[in-house]
Amino acid sequence: MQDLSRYLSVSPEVQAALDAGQPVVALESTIISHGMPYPKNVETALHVEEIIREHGAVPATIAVIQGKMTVGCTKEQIEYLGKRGLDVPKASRRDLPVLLARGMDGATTVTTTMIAAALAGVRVFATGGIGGVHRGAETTMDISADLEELAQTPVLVVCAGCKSILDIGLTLEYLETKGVPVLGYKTKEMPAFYTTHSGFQVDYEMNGPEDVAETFRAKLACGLKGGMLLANPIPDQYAMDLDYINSNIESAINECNSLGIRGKNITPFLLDKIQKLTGGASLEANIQLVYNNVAVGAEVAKALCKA
Ligand code: PSU
Ligand code: MN
Repeated sequence: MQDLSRYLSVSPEVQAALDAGQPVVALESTIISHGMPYPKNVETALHVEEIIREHGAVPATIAVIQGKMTVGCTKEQIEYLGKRGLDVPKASRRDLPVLLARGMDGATTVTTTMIAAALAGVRVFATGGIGGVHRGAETTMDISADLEELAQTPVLVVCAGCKSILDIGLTLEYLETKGVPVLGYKTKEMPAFYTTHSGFQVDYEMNGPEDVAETFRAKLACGLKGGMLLANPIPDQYAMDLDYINSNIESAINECNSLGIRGKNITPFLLDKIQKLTGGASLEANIQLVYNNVAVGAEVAKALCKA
C-alpha cells in the first residue's frame, strides 16, 4: 500500500490530541462551502470550533486541500473554503480519487468527512443534517452516499435528524437494512432538523454521553462494521413551525424538479432555496442546531476517551 501521508494530512494539534488519547470532534466542510452563505458560513464554522474547545475537546474541521484530506483545517483554510463557496467541488466518495490525484480542493460531505476521520483515527463527528433517501427515490434512485458510509465506516455521527427534503421513513428503513443504529439523544422521536417532531421513532433513546459512548464501544469491540447515527433534536426555542417549514420545503422541491436540477446539486439547491424562502429564518435555526450538536459531540468524544 502507498504511503497515506501523500493523501492525508493531520494537523499537529489534532495528532497530538489523538496520540494523548484526548477527545477530538470531526467537522465537515460541505456545510461551509455549499450549506450556508458567506460570511455566515465562516463565522459559524469558527464558532463551532470554539464551542468544542469550551467543552474540552479538540475540533478537526475536514476538507480536501490541494489533493490532501486535511484533518484539522486552519482558520485561513476555513475562510478560504467559505469564501470560495460553490467553486469548491462537493466531494463525495466517488469524487475523492480524482481530487486527490489532481491536487484539487474539495468540500467534504458527511461521507468523505467520515472517511478522512476514520483514516486519522477520529471517532466522533458532529454536523447539522445528513443526506438520506430523497422523496421520490422510488423512481429517481436518489439515495445519499452518506447512508452507505454509515454502513461501513466506524464513526459516530451526531446530527439533528433529517430534513423533510428527504423521505424520513425510507431513510430509517434504509439504515435499518444496513444495520446502522439510529439513536435519539434524550428523545424517542426522530427529529426532523428544523423541528423536534417527525412522527417517526428512533431505535433507542440515549440518556447521556456515557450511554452513547458505551454503545459505540460495544459496536467497535465486536467488530460490527459501520458507524452509528445520534439524532439530537434542535433546542425548543429555535425550532420552527412544522407547517411553515414544510410548505417552504414543498415549494423548494417543486422548483428543483421543474428546473431539472440533478445529482449532487439537488441538496445544495434545496438548502439555498429554503433559506431564501424563509428570509433567513431557516439559516438561523440551522446554525443553532449545529451549535447544539457539536456540544453533544464533544461530550460524547470525552466519554469515549474514558477507559
Ligand atoms: N443536509 C444539511 N446540510 C448540509 C448537507 C445535508 O442540512 O450541508 C450536506 C452534507 O454535507 C451531506 C450532503 O453529507 O449535503 C449530502 O448531499 P447528497 O444529498 O448529495 O448526498
Ligand atoms: Mn443524491
